[in-house]
Amino acid sequence: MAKTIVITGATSGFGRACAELFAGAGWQLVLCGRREERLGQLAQQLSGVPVHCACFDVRQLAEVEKMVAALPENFRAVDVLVNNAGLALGLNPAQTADLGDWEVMVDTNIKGLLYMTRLLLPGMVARKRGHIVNTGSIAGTWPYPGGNAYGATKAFVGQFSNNLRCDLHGTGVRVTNIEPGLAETEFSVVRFGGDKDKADAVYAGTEPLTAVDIAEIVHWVACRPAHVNINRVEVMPVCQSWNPFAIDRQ
Ligand code: NDP
Ligand code: 8X3
Repeated sequence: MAKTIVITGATSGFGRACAELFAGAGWQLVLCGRREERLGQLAQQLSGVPVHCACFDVRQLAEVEKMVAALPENFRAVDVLVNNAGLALGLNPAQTADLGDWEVMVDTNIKGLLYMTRLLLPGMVARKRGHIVNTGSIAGTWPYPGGNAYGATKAFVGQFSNNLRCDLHGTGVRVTNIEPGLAETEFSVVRFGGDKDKADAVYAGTEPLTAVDIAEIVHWVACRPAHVNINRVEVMPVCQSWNPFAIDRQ
């Protein structure tokens, strides 16, 4: 029987690339996102495998509960949950950042991921198999100016992933945190409130990671033998590395 993968944030970027790659490998898909039209188009495109579309907002616990309760019988035994829905909003320093933006990032990147995980984990534990693949970020480990709340949400994802592994010890359920660096998706367009020029400037003159690069990593970690747990994968494009510490000289 085909394996089942639930992908949040399947309407764009990494999530969409994961949907295409796993469909090509014969997995059946639960595609999640808020943009219903995009979900429908993607489902049509991937019609070679069973697809269930779930249109909801991961920030709303009641919607997540409804989605899980409404999973069709043949999609209930979830093998892999890719907690990918997420976003950054703004790049202002903390002292001028928009508090509302911080709330949206916390609600999506942290609370949405918690809701999905908590509701799908019991089934995985009962079946003694399953895999939670979280989408962290290099921003969860490495600080940068303006990364404030976004980076902190991804640090949460990293430590939650580690702690999940402890709780799941002996259950056979796996946990992986994938931590990408600069990758060209709709990420920067969202971060800059739809300003495409500003978003394009982020990638200008670089060869960033692509969504397919990340989907291939998700597929690789999911297809390791059952006794192998890839704890974390940090990945950057070759064009990206670190700067020296900033020193304020008087
Ligand atoms: P995109 O903006 O291309 O995709 C983000 C996805 O998240 C969309 O499908 C969007 O769907 C979904 N999403 C956002 N908010 C919600 C919500 N409240 N409820 C449900 N779905 C939501 O960005 P990426 O593919 O780049 O981002 C995917 C993940 O990767 C994010 O967690 C991001 O933080 C992380 N990441 C991105 C990096 C990059 O440089 N691109 C690097 C490191 C990590 P919809 O709007 O239809 O709901
Ligand atoms: C996305 C990568 O460096 O823009 O998580 O924060 S970065």
